[in-house]
Amino acid sequence: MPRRTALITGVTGQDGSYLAELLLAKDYRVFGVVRQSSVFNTGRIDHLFEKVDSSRFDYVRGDLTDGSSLGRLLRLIKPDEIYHLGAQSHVQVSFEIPEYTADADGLGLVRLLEGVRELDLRPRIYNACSSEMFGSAPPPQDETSPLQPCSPYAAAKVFAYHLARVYRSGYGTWIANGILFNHESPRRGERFVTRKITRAAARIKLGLQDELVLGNLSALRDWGYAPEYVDAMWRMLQASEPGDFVIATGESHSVQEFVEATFALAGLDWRRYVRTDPAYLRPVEVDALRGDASLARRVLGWQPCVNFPELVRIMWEADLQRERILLEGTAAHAAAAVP
Ligand code: NAP
Ligand code: F7E
Repeated sequence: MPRRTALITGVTGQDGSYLAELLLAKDYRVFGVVRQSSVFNTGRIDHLFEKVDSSRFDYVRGDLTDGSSLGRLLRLIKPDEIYHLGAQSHVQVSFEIPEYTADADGLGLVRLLEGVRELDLRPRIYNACSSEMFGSAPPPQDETSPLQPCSPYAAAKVFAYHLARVYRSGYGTWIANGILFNHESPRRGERFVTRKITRAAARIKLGLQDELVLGNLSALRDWGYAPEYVDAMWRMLQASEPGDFVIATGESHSVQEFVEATFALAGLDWRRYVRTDPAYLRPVEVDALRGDASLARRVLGWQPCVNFPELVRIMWEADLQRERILLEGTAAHAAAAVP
């Protein structure tokens, strides 16, 4: 079989970086869309540029808010599979920049799908939806649960979810909606609550930070391990028909439980270091998410292996090691600077 070509929007993000690794291991040719930034924004994929030949892995410049760039790179790359992961993905930030969030997360998919309609090829497309779309709908949530979004981010994702279904039925576009619940890893952005907690605990342990300031500790989330979730994305595009799939562990835990588990690993009493501040509360909160991924298990043969305590341990150990290296690097640098 000839080598397949995949295009990933959001390749510089948590999921994009793991997915690129997975597809390269499956012998794909992978192109990632990288947007312009005034600072380097390829930290999560730099190791791939070093290890993999540019004929197998390369980036193309583009932006979800710029339809002409998307059309150009689609014509250039002619992908067999498109993984559309690019988004302004922070829920709280979406209240501060709702118009941009709607543009990138909602209209970004319109631009991509219109670009695809002009191609001769008919690529299979993965659309990154979110459990946030369920919003205030009670758990457990599955593919039949009502969509009751509680943020501009979630509303934009609901728009994209419906748009994908319209193109699927109206134009025969091969597009799958992945409704993924929260998934985390050592590559998670530092402003999402899990990374904020594991990084802060590591820094407190090493004497680099005094406290951790959080918002709502009682929110319940269904947290899985990101490398396992990108495997589900790939499986969705190998299915005989495009569909909509919930991907989740089926277990939920509170933010406070995540704090307790992390600080226990650090050997610290969390109550001494954690305080709450209303600045981190959202105008509307999603109280409880817990997914039912039975359909994905049945149709895609997908199921998660990493459980909650393992996830916390993986993230805590990675942050402790990272902070230690930074600290030792800084100490060495300071020592070298002494005349
Ligand atoms: P992430 O780490 O925030 O990565 C988002 C990616 O999108 C980054 O590569 C970012 O580029 C890129 N991006 C943002 N705005 C863009 C624009 N205007 N044009 C082009 N690229 C743009 O997100 P993630 O956790 O990997 O999530 C991947 C996707 O799954 C997102 O669509 C997210 O909404 C969705 N999702 C995530 C979760 C989760 O728990 N992680 C759950 C459900 C759904 P920069 O690196 O330059 O910022
Ligand atoms: O918040 C609470 C916060 O920002 C989780 C994105 O990947 O998953 C993610 O969205 C919970 C919320 O993730 C802080 O109020 C308390 O209840 O880590 P988060 P999220 O909002 O669930 C979904 C599925 C996505 O699709 C999104 O793209 O934690 N919380 N204190 C806090 N959250 C943050 N960020 N910071 C705090 O200090």
